[in-house]
Amino acid sequence: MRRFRQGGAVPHPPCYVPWHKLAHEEPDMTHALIVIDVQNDFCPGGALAVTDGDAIVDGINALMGQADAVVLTQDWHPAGHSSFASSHADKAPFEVTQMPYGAQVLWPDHCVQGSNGAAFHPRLDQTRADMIIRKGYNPAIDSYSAFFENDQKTPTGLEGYLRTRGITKLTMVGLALDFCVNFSAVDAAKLGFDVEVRLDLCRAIDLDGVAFCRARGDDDGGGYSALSGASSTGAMLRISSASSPPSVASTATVARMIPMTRLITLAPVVPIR
Ligand code: VGL
Ligand code: ZN
Repeated sequence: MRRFRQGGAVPHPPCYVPWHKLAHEEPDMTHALIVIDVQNDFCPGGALAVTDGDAIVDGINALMGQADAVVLTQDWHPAGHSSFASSHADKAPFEVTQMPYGAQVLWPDHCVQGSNGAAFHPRLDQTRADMIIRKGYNPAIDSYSAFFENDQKTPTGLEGYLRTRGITKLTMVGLALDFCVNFSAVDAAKLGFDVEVRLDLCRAIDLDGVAFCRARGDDDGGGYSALSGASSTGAMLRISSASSPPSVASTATVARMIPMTRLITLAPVVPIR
């Protein structure tokens, strides 16, 4: 709660002007770097290795100094997690199963809590992290997005952290572009953050996009192959989420546009949750 000096007249600002803009009392901390899942299991030699996953680490470290806040996410599954193929009879890695919350790709065992595979890549500069957020620890629900578990309802708490820090702009980097980065970027835009995905500082699991589209319950497989081209050009992808006038875009629509477009500014997206 903001306090005012006793006795002084308190000017009443128009309600649409944020107090901190008038009073200059709060630092201009608006830009966070969100580093998604730069963990050993997603790097070469890991259980769910992404090609060249480790090639982005130095570039990510270099970006940290430019952000007002740095958040690292960490995929953090209990052994026997329901997203592991090994937890399902007759299922192999990369097959899809139905969960109560929808389609779920089944993965090799990866990022098991406390294991070396779940640790951050040794070169990732953890000392700069303001916050580390873990996800996927509920045995029954996978969590690709840094904001919501795969039931698309259970929050991780990251939104509250960013909002209470006054952060409005996010730069996203990390692994894997087609899963956790993608779902995080789409959720962030729906929540009203301005999102920039640095495609040159991401790497994808599945460059054909088949598993991705299945994970979305959208088996057309179309469009996703554009990802590899976009990624290798070092292009920036921007999702602008100014809040008015509102329009509605479905998750699938937004997701499909991400890989297909090197630099996009979407029409405003309103939360549909
Ligand atoms: C991820 C699959 C399973 C990711 C995490 O970080 O993109 N992908 N768990
Ligand atoms: Zn995982």
